[in-house]
Amino acid sequence: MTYREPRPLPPGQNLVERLPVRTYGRVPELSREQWSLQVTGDTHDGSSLTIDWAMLSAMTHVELEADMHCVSKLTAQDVRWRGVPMRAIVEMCPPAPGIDHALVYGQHGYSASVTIADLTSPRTIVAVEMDDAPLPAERGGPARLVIPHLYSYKGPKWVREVTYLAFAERGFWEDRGYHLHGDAWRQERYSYQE
Ligand SMILES: Nc1nc2c(c(=O)[nH]1)N[C@H]1C(S)=C(S)[C@@H](COP(=O)(O)O)O[C@H]1N2
Ligand SMILES: [Mo]
Repeated sequence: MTYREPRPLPPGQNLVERLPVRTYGRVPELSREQWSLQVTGDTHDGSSLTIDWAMLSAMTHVELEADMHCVSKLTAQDVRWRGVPMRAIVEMCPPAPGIDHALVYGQHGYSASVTIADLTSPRTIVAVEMDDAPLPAERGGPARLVIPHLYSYKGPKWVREVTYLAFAERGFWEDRGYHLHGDAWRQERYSYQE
């Protein structure tokens, strides 16, 4: 057992050991064989890219220790993730020049609005493991997006598609009163703050 000095939480957040599972709607049954991630929209040459499980598994994986901040004010610290940096996927199929936004979709229509800058931040990963175990279905397995500095609604579970866009388009929670950017450290919680 290692005891650590408490570290600060983003403003307004309360510490919990692990976040309760938060899913709007039902948990999809999605095998690794059925899973793929598509990169579409305003890509550099108009083509799209499909990454299947075998391709993802062949990419370089990284370990990430990161906190998880739910916009409903719970934070879990030091979640151990393993996965593929989103930056490496974006480099395989980059956006066209001047394209700064994306919508990231999960299975069954969930989506989150993110900037290309946040998508390609060094700590943004497509996670396939959580706390040293394959990502359980209810946590987004086979794969989910993790962007540690943003509230966790920016990380679709069962991530399936990244669509590049010229303008910010609101996703699932941004459309229901939550912030378009969602930086937890700046407490960008609600759309009226934009
Ligand atoms: N597909 C999908 N992804 C999602 C959600 C969801 O409802 N559907 N909820 C988001 C929210 S609001 C949070 S806080 C985290 C919760 O992750 P957890 O269920 O692993 O705690 O997932 C995010 N990703
Ligand atoms: Mo959340």
